[in-house]
Amino acid sequence: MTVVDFMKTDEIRHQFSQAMSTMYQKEVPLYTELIELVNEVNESVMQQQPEIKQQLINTGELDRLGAERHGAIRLGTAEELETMRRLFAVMGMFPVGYYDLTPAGVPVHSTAFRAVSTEALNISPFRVFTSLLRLELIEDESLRSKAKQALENRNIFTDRAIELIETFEKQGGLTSDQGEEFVREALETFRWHETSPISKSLYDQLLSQHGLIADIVGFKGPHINHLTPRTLDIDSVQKGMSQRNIPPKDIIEGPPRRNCPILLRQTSFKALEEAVNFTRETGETVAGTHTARFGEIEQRGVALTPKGRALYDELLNAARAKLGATPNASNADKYYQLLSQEFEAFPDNYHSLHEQDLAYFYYQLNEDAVTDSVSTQQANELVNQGVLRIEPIVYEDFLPVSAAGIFQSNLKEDKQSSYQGNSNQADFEKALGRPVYDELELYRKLQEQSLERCLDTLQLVS
Ligand code: OOG
Ligand code: NI
Repeated sequence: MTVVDFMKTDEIRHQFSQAMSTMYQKEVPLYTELIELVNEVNESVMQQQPEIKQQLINTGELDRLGAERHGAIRLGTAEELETMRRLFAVMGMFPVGYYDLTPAGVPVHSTAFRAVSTEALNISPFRVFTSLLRLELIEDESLRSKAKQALENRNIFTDRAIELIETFEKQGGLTSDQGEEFVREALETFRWHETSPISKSLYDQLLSQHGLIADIVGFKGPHINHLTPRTLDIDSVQKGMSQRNIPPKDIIEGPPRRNCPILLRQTSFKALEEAVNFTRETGETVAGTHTARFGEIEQRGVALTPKGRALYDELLNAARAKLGATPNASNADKYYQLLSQEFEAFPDNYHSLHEQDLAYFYYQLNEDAVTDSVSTQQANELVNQGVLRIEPIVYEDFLPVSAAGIFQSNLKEDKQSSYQGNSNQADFEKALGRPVYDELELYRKLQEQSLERCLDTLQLVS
């Protein structure tokens, strides 16, 4: 068997994300309604602004405009996280970034599994925001040990999925048949279970600690808790949700609406209350409900440098401090107003974002530039001289404050507290079995490599 016979990991990821979408739409029909709304809004944006449609055609993005950008799962143990890392590797997805959600009162820390290269992201941008429960944050010792026991009793992967992961690791790839079988087997891990293996009383105790603990410990597996398509106009979708009786989250997370979008804006519909059967020790079941699953949308902009990110954090915190409360339905307008005011300090054109080293860009040679008199290697000067042009590098990752907002709005009780536990990337990476990629380093390298390519070409022609 030679390498060329293997199914491309990007293709496995693409098929997997499609299979996941089909499954989730069946499980959560309201999500299909959200997709319909998103498609309508995207169509109307493209009709009103044909230049946006043309840009999507030029970059080859139009075909996959409707494909999901991400989903999310929550895991219970270090072993689950490590095996999940191996499972995602089969699909060309690697852990990028570390997010500590404990300061926002969510007892997990997380990473995002995603493709790393630009080419692979273009084939399928599907990512999975993956959180690991920090069981040590349950203070009640007896409850903690019951939760631990429940997690030890479960096996979230099918035997065949594990065999195929091993085959992939040994062979260095999967054949088409194996790849397709892998997609079916891997999907099982993310499926919803109507029956909870724990008792209603244990579930209630866990719920009183935190909704997330109940969501993780109370189920046989890490059901996909949302999927997220891309929209070309998040503000319109947010408005459209109310009109269609899709209950929206109170506010859109992230930066305000701008001419040059930065980072990531997100919103969702509120999680549904769903029927669940809990299990008695005697084996009978008891009816109850659980609230965890929802649909989300996202709109992405340019990736920020550490300097740009520091400015983003500062302005976001300032707006929140002036609001003096957690943004919610009753103060949403005031919040958006404060956010827009604060973000006036964030340059809103690509030229300034580049010149001030606030955002990352690809450099490209201007075909018609006069290149025989180039005397500098300085990117800023070359851009000003018209030798190079810049194209924004899209932010492919997540934002902890936004993620916390998404978590909070989808828990039954919107408790806002904060855990004292230290941020612990080292522990997370130990559980994962390898370090996470540093997302800023990935963007910096993309920018640097694009500059080097341009400079190489310039040297050849000068
Ligand atoms: C994950 C919430 C975070 C996002 O898009 O920021 C997230 C979860 O609810 O499990 O998905
Ligand atoms: Ni999400």
